[in-house]
Amino acid sequence: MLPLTAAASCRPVVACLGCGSARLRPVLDLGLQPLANNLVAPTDANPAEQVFPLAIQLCESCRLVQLTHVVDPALMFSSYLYVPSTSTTWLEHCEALADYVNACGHLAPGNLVVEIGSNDGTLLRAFQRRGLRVLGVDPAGNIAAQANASGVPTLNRFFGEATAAEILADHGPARAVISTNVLAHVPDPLGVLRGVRSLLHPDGIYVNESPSLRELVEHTEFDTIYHEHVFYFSLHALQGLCERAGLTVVDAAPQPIHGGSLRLLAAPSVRAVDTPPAVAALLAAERRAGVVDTSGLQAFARRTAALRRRLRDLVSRLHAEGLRLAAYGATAKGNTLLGYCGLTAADIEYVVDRNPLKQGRLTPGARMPIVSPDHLAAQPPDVLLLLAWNLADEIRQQLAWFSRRGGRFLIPVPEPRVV
Ligand code: JHZ
Repeated sequence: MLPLTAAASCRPVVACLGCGSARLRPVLDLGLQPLANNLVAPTDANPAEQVFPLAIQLCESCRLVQLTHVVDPALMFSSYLYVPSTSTTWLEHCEALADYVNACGHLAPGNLVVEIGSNDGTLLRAFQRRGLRVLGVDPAGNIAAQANASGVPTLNRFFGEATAAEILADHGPARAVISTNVLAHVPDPLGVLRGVRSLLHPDGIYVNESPSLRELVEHTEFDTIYHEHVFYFSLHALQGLCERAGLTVVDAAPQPIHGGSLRLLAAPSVRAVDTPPAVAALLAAERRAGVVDTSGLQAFARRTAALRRRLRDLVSRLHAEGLRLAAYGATAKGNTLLGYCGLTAADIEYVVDRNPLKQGRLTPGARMPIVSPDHLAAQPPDVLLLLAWNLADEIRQQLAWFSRRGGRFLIPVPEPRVV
């Protein structure tokens, strides 16, 4: 592995980023890691790369789980290589989400739908097809340009109260504001939610989807922890944040996407409402799973350390049998997994990914070459470590040829196993 340097551009979190409390309790430390989506160009002459502390802590006041150190968002999001549209699972999820929002009864044709962190415009296109007016907001210049070129109007900005005021002045209030896989990325979630509140029409709705802390803990998905994700939301914590921003959670439902996500629907708080049954049931499930108390999270930390040992042992055994290993999916979570488990380019020959923006680069830290699926077909290994385990069904269907010729998959979570 090439030498790494310690880094600046990062600040310790000494007061909760949700409520300001100093009652922060460290629960899991994954060591010093590079930025998970900072895929290295082979032409990059500088062999060193920045690493930052990667650890999480629980706020014992508002139950918000958050990183112990926050990296400057401009370093991670001004240019971006991840586009969700490479996955059919995601495309189908977008259609279902657009149907769900449409069926909530708050939208009429021509109404404005705003998406925060709209990436390449995949979700907003689903709303355009349903006759809605759309506006995306995304900080990545390269991706916002791609969305605009494809007909999805997109502002190249970070979203917060100032951007909300700008949209309000130029386009009027939104009937729906949507954020998927973005609220956890912003160190000031209250600022985002206050922006949402001010942008919403009084009859409008806010829909948020974020990876769920309960599934993360229950399935030992420690690899979904990386610097882009400042927060690991429980409904307990999210509900408190919404309330402080003047939004009331009116519905919540688990979603199978990204290893288990939480969808919540919130409306501007105009009057007190009883806790809806679906919300009460999910809050109870979180308490049972131990994700809002320190001891439950410490047990998760012990399972994570055990998983690391078992994965390393399994990889050593496969090598001892003379088998060749490669990986599938140059995912952000994959880089946490490789870095924390100490797997190197000597263990894994290459990583396959069908996103052309990632191909030809190297994974951060371990510096494994990222190649196209053609390379996999030309030089198939014996075992493929599935770093995109959340898309296992879709990927295994595509790679039926690999299984037919005797290739096997190593699925790392919740328990490393070869199938
Ligand atoms: P995927 C991203 O994490 C980053 P990642 C981000 N920060 C976030 O919050 C989470 O999503 C939710 C490839 N692929 O979705 C495409 C194939 O090669 O698990 C992607 O590079 N062939 C926004 O990076 C990767 O796998 C295929 O057939 O952990 C999947 O990345 C398919 C289906 C995917 O997210």
